[in-house]
Amino acid sequence: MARPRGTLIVFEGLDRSGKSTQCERLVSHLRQEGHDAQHMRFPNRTTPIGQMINNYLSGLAQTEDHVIHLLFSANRWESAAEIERLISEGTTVVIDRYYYSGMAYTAAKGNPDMDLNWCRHPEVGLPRPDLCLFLDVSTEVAMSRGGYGAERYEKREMQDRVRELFRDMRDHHDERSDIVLVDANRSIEDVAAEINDLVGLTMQQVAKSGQPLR
Ligand code: ADP
Ligand code: DGP
Ligand code: NA
Ligand code: NA
Repeated sequence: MARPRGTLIVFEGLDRSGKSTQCERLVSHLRQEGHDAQHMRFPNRTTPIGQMINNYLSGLAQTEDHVIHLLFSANRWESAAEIERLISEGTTVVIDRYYYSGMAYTAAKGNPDMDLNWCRHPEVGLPRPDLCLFLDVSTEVAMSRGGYGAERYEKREMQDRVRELFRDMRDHHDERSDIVLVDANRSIEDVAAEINDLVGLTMQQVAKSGQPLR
């Protein structure tokens, strides 16, 4: 029998919800179980477009709102073929932030031209995750994990608006069927245990159904 394709898993959530911690743990867990797994993150700051994004986030560059939105999206498109290749070779790809962040962070700026629907357009056609794990953490718990840093967006009002938009996306948008909410206010181990179960189920479904990446 041919080797089943890999599974595409995405982590989303506010800053300090534990995405990077859980991505790393999931990749090690999958490798221990004998799967091929690869960790990716967006924005990928290593490419020329990623460097423009880094300059914007650090405050070195001022970039017009539509332009930076399209650069974040282009930064995902730069990796789309690699994601598809890895998945087709049987590698499970675990991504730290994806187009759900792309939509929520731009829409949170409050520009009436740029609602969630507008923000989705440049993302249409990117490999669609088999599962988007949304790490949900209260503002109080996130704050207790360290103060906001110096990067653009790391401010209370912005984070509150992003939280609101993630909630809209979970409840009303096309994206909602991909999203599973995980209570990330718990210990690292408890969160990881639930994630391992959810990912295991998704991988079984993918292997059994033979459905292609959407
Ligand atoms: P994100 O990638 O979502 O910004 P990180 O994984 O970098 O979040 O975690 C932010 C900080 O909180 C780190 O110092 C990390 O060690 C800590 N942390 C992550 N998950 C938990 C948890 N469940 N409980 C307590 N601290 C956590
Ligand atoms: P991180 O490296 O995960 O800390 O993300 C950097 C910041 O950029 C974080 O505040 C979230 C934000 N971000 C991530 N992806 C996008 C995107 O596609 N568009 C916008 N506007 N912001 C994004
Ligand atoms: Na950040
Ligand atoms: Na992170």
